[in-house]
Amino acid sequence: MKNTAADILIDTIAEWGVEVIFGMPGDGINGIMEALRKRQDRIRFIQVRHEEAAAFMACAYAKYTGKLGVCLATSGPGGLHLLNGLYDAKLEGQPVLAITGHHFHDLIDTHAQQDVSLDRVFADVAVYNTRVMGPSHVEPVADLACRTAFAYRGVAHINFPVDIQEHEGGERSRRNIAGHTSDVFARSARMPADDDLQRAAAVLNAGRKIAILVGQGANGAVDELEQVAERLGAPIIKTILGKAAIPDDHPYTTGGIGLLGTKPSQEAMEQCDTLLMVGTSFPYIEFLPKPGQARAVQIDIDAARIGLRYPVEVGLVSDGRRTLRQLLPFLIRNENRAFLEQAQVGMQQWWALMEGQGTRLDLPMKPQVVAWELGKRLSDTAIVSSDSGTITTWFARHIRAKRGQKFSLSGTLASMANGLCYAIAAQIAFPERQCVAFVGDGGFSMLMAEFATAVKYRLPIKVVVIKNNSLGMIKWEQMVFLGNPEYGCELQPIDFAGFARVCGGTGFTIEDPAECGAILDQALATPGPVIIEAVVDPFEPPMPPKVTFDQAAKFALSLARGEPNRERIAFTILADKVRELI
Ligand SMILES: Cc1ncc(C[n+]2csc(CCOP(=O)(O)OP(=O)(O)O)c2C)c(N)n1
Ligand SMILES: [Mg+2]
Repeated sequence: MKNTAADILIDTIAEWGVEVIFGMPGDGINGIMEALRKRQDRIRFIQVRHEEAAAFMACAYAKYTGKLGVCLATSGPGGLHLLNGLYDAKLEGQPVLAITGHHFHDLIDTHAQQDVSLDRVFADVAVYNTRVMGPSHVEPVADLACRTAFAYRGVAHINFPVDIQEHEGGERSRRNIAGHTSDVFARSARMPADDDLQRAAAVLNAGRKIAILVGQGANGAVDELEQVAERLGAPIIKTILGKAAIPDDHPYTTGGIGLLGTKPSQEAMEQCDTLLMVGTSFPYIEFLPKPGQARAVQIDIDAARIGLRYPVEVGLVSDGRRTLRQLLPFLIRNENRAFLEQAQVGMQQWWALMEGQGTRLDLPMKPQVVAWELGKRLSDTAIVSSDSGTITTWFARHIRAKRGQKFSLSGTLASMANGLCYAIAAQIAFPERQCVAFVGDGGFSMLMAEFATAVKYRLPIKVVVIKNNSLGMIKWEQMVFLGNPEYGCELQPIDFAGFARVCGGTGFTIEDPAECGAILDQALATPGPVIIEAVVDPFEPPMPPKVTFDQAAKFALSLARGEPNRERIAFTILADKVRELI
């Protein structure tokens, strides 16, 4: 039997090391599905319930493994559903290949059914974007799509008319001579120039109060970061995507930054005279030192990102780990340890505050308690995925990262609904590791049918749903940033533990903080997919590390302007403040 064009596609991407494809069948990709059916031993097809989930999974698979993430969707609506997850990959710089179908090639643009020009739709999201014109077109474009996704760390898209998928053979055009393309992946080993390293070291060696800000590009460089921080006497401040870069109990880190960060991180940023940025494009520039306050050096794999957020003096273009290693021999020990010591004292107080919040026994249960208790119990190699909402704050602050764990979420797109999908992808990639999702009820309910996917593939993921029956984050934003009473934020409650059971998984409910630890122990030890529904206080605010006068004033205004829950909110906040003070 001859190879079809779809066979060629799947064989070609298999050569690129693709082992898993996330997607949903449809009549626009039946030829591709048949090629996958025939190659089940080489490539695993994971069937999702919504194509957006497939794209999130492909993104997370790339994030957690460094391999190419692949998703597949049918023509028209299937492809359109992929978009949000693909933007997640684009914004986070992850190599993802999206394969979509189109209907019969000679009916394109004739008002036929599902006649959506997905290649045009994907023009903005993709770094490589093409439509297959015939069987002999497949191999060259598939090679180039994979190579481009890796090389430019983005989304490559192949749109494939359904009839061409089934074509066998096919004449090559005169100029498309066989054997002229390759599936060799050439990695870039870009090195910073020696004189740039020396200039960078000169800036850093002249500093007294040096801070290091790390992002996603510093993950995997824990030893190097430790050595550089030790040499420079510098606290390491972590953006949320850099949470795994250094363990939270490390004496050199002040944890997160920004609205969901820590007070010592913010103080280090406010006071430092020198800043070393490693693999980060952290967007909230108001949390960075003021321009002119600090001399700065930036390490980034992407030359175009140097100086994007801060007027740095030197940029080093390479990956974080390699550059830190190369920089180290040029660095002189900073004998001014007071800045670091001040950060360390600040962190002792911060952790006491976090522990206080994480061990409270009031009812309704505080969400911080769930994060705190979960963090204590996670295995040393756990992979923890989160979502967007107030839960991101608890995830960032109260789950203490240990060495060897991985953490991620939709950091730059800041989408909801990714958390469950990320956990599924993590478990597919690492069947032996503990894979946990820490999500809100709003984000989870957007794509909760994917829990059935976890059941179908027997993935023992553990999903902690923080149930506050509200789009909590937006409620607080309306009040604190705008001074408006909350509107449109309440959620119809769902019995998530019951949902887990009807899907064929296991469900637990935690309501009493005194039982939180014991129930989590039981849930984490339960085989198979599990949902742990944690019913929490909807009035617990995600307080910024330091409240500004403007925020407090706006907040007071929202209460005065008729915030429906003002009494409960005022009480909760006041009680929290009093606790912080005593
Ligand atoms: C797809 C998408 N829609 C809307 C938003 C805006 N948004 C950000 S956080 C949030 C609320 C999240 O609610 P939930 O998941 O329940 O978490 P909580 O804030 O209650 O902890 C919303 C609506 C978003 N980030 N992404
Ligand atoms: Mg919620």
